[in-house]
Amino acid sequence: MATAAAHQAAGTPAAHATSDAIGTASGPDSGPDSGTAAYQAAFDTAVAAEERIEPRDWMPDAYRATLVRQIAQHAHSEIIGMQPEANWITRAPSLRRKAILMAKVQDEAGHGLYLYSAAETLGTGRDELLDKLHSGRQKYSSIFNYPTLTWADVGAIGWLVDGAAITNQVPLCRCSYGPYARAMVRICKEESFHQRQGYELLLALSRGTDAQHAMAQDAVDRWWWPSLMMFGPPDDESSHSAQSMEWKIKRHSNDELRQRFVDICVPQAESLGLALPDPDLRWNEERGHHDFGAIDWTEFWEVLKGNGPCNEQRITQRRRAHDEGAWVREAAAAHAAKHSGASGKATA
Ligand code: BYC
Repeated sequence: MATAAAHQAAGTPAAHATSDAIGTASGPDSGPDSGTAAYQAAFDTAVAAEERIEPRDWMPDAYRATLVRQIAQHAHSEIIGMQPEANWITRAPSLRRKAILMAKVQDEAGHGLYLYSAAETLGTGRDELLDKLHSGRQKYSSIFNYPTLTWADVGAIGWLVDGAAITNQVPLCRCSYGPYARAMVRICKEESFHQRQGYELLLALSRGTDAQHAMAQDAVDRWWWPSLMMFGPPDDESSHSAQSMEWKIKRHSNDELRQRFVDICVPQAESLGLALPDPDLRWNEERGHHDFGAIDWTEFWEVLKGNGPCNEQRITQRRRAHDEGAWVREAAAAHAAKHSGASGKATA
């Protein structure tokens, strides 16, 4: 059940939640009529009319479960995604670069918080989701299982990984579920800064010494293919796409977004003076898009199974951070309890 706090955290006006076209009086998923054809029809009509579904609206159980799965995976990606870049904070080559990188990594933590709050509006607590992440029952993006070997990797992550994330996430600002869509608006604005800092960093390296140029090229060579995998499996192997698009959670298929990303990156790589590591990459006049080479889907599925270069390291580090932060959560809870007790007395 979504709490008032969760509504607030996700920016969901409580008034809307009870006054929309398909509002229920009884809450998100309860009530004797839940799941009836009338509710289903009202839900379908609202989705077709591009109305937002809000936390207290009736929704099919499978819609709720799909959102929790996707939002949780997204939230986990944001907080696990802090690790590869944080690896370079102490070794950033200047104070300016260090300050920028610290701010970026902090932003990713904030994105995780918006998204966990959005998941809470669906009745799923943060503790439960973190537990599923730590025990391997929920996924995070495949991209964060690759190592950051040089400083140029920070640039490649900004340009390619944040670039792929924006391509995927801008359409999610129109997701049918209100709290997720609203969280995405803010996240996309911040990701856009991240992408530009990565591009600017790579440009500086590309125009630097021969060794710096080579380091930038090496980073792009290693991050290009994993970035294309971020969009998920090809459409004919994507188990969730068709239903998610029907529900207007996803607005485009995995392959459509991947193609869009390739088309955006080609001229940007030219401006950077860096090559994309794909001999089959070329403009196709007939299609009006770039053709590109075959993606190694065996590698993708292996990474998803836990066999990527850094899966073990990432999850071990995440569990350690969670355990070491236990005292902070306890202190915050004790402070909140004390504070609510004090205000309760004052009111009395
Ligand atoms: N990695 O049916 P499909 C970021 C799974 S990070 C891992 O196509 P769907 C950032 C998929 O979950 C970017 N798993 O799934 C942070 C499913 O398995 P389950 C995070 C993947 O959901 C810090 C199975 O494969 N962004 O922004 O329709 C620094 C079949 O796939 C991946 C998001 O999460 C993958 N790459 O489509 C910088 C965006 N791809 O769940 C940047 C929100 C697929 O049945 N998420 N799988 O066990 C989405 O848009 C969609 O969930 C996806 C996948 C396009 C990723």
